[in-house]
Amino acid sequence: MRMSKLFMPTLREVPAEAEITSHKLMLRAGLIRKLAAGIYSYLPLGVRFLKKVENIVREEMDAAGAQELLMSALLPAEAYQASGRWEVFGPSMFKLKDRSNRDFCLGPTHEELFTQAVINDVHSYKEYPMTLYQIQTKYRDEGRPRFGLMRGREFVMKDAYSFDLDEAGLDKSYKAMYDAYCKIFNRMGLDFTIVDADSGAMGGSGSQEFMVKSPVGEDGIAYCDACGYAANYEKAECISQDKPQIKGDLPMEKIPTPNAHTIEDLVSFLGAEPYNFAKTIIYKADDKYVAAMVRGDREVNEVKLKNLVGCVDDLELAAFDAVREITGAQVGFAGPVGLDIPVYADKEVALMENFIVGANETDMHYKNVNIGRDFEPTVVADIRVIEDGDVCPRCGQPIKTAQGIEVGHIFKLGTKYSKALGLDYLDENGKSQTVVMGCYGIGVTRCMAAIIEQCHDDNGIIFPVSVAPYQAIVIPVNNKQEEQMRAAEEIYESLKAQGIETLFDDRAERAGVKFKDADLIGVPVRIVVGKKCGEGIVEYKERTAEAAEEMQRDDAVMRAVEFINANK
Ligand code: 9G3
Repeated sequence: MRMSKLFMPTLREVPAEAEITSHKLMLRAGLIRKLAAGIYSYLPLGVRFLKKVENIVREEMDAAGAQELLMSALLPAEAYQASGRWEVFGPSMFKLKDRSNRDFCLGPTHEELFTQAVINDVHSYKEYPMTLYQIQTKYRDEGRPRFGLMRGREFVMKDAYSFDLDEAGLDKSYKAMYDAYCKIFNRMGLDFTIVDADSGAMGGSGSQEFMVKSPVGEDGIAYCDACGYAANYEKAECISQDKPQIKGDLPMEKIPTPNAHTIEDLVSFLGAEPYNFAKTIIYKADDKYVAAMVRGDREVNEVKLKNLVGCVDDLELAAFDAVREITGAQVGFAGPVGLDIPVYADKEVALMENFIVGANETDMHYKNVNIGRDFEPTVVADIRVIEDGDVCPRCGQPIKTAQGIEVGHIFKLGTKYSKALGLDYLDENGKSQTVVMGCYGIGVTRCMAAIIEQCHDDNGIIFPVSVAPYQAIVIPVNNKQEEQMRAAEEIYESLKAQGIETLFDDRAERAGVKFKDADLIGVPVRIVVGKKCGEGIVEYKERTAEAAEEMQRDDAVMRAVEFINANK
């Protein structure tokens, strides 16, 4: 492709709203342009990149025996009403009406649609197992779309659904998807970690997330280098240092703590350490209120709490007036003593003695509080967020934490959707059984952002060959030099003749600008034709190489073809 013709509007500066590297570089390199919050247009280099990523997904899904469908993105409400999810997703679901005022939505996920497709047209148990997938645009009205393609309101997802006769069958389908995902992310050049995850609203017996470690990742990961344990923050089990419970026996005492709303206020006011306090946080779980207690220097893990409480819809912090109503005090003075809502205490709190809690009275706290004597938790369980310094729940070695970008998530769904929608089969004995399902997602456009987050330097994107919009670029240093232009043309033609997707920078730009743009758009291999082309000498440089090498032009072409073919 001649760059004098290429629609590639590069930018030197980007809008301030582009906070992370991948978002900045995709705008600067002319891959995408923002249409509205969380909604992007893909320009030629962006489309080529997207198609490369999609095709890796497609090839590996097909190789794993999955079959590609393409479902509508414009869905009638009935599709989600049978499973009860039409209401569940609230404002996140883009809803609209047709001219007859019928309810529709833009599809955020397709469990119901795929299940219905099987109900309609699969009639014998002999047709199972079956895994169906699509690569399709999804719509979710995210409250905070940000980071470019990382969290959009319109994005490309590969979503797959497996249908099996029983759990054993699901285990096999799940493993086939797990292995396919490993191949997919390896081929994309992504360095990923697989973590145990919570299944959340999806139900089912478990799920795993494919995480790309990155400081801009929105998810927390806890992992152990010693034994390989890895879980996301929501799931990671916390081990409390099991020091023996020393029965504290100092008398409980109410102490004035004027305006001490936070642990920091209390620490500075009372001079005690954060771990001498227990926080009591009031939550609204569905339509009831519960109190969660963790040590002063810990955080409540709201997913663990939600699962423990068995909350179906929302778990959220109780509103200020509800806290005042329940505790009789301003926020910041809640405590377990005399509280008449269920108290869920973290295991660590059960090991504390003579500690400080809110007194359920504004500007007052209790000190020397002890479990058993002064209050009895309803439940004692692991409800805190894991932290650096915690130990691995499997082997006891120190656990590490990191931020991750979730690029894939696979679920063993079980019969949640098949039961809700009535997907059954008659087994060989004519007995009706419910189909067992799994579902498997990959954020295709999110992978594009994750790849750039992991593959860039100060000069721009470093595309892995497997997903590069163009694989090689030929740059004549001086367009006015007929000899250079001719030699560059010949190199360009011979690379294309050997199947290399090649750019020819024929723009009337200074060489420096051409080199900068080649680096910015991350072309894996560059061949520069300059003064020495009369001697048949050109410069060969891989994007990841420190320096360029001079060599005969035929050698440069051969090196480029070998490098591309070895890495695509
Ligand atoms: C919605 C909206 C947002 C959603 C969902 C539905 C997340 C929703 C979970 C999944 C689970 C799996 C198939 C591929 C793998 C992931 N956010 N989820 O279901 F209506 Cl607005 O999408 N779906």
